[in-house]
Amino acid sequence: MQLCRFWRPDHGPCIGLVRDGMVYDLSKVDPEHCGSFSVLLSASDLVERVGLNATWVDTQGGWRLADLDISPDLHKPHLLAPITKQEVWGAGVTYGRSREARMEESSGGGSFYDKVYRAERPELCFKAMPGRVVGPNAPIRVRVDSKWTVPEPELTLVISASGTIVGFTIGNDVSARDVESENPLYLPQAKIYKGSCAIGPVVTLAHTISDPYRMEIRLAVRDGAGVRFEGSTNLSRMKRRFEDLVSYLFRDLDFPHGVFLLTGTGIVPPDDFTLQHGDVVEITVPEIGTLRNSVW
Ligand code: DO4
Ligand code: MG
Repeated sequence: MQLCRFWRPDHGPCIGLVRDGMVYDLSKVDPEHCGSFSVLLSASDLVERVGLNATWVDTQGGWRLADLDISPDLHKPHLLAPITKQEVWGAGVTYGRSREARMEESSGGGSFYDKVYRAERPELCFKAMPGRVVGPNAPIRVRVDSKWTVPEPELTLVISASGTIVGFTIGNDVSARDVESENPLYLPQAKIYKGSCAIGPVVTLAHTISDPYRMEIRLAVRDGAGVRFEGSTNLSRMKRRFEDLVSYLFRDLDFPHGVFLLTGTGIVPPDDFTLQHGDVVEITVPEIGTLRNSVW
């Protein structure tokens, strides 16, 4: 079972129930209990609420998911980032590939990456306020002072206010590697800027995925001439367990509207690759879908 957030020109933002490639307006059936992601994620019974109301959605009046997966246009129904009031955090160096790439690129601080990869406490960084998150088909960016920027395709946990992982979506932790590699203390500038975080296209409810550590993540970057980079990894290569990341995130922090956690990248393009204006980045997790963003 999947949920999405989408724009209806006649109603504004709505919560959609995705079933068999169709999207039905769940928020219309029960606005009080399913009206927004913050209502759903602050409740302890999201699965029951969705399940109960799923019976009542207007199956005559749905939209094809494929028809909503278009560039944002106020006059047309389209997908929005599936987030409302939640902060976005990111875990780092959770795959051996990320540790190696960062140790190589870092001038002087390389051993920190090895230490954090091995340590019990994970690296967790703030990534974005919800209002800065870019949804499906909206543009991501290269920051003005970066000449080496990469997409970081990351499985993203959708976590309720009580700390339960209720769903999975896809996140792109777009990062300026040149800024980060100059000095690890520049990490917030490498990671947090306009258009540096994309999330979507939908949320797959956690209880519908039997083994999330078997999911595959694929990345493709295309320009007008074809594929410029592609790669893939599997969640089985991730060093950390989701529950450990969540328990550190909730240690002495609360998230009354729930929170999104990007779980780190295991795909790192070669050092001569940088995102450029006109590229299209596609991140696919078969159990979730494809998050597609152009580069501005
Ligand atoms: O340590 C820097 C950030 C790491 C990161 O974003 C990742 O591994 O995905
Ligand atoms: Mg990352």
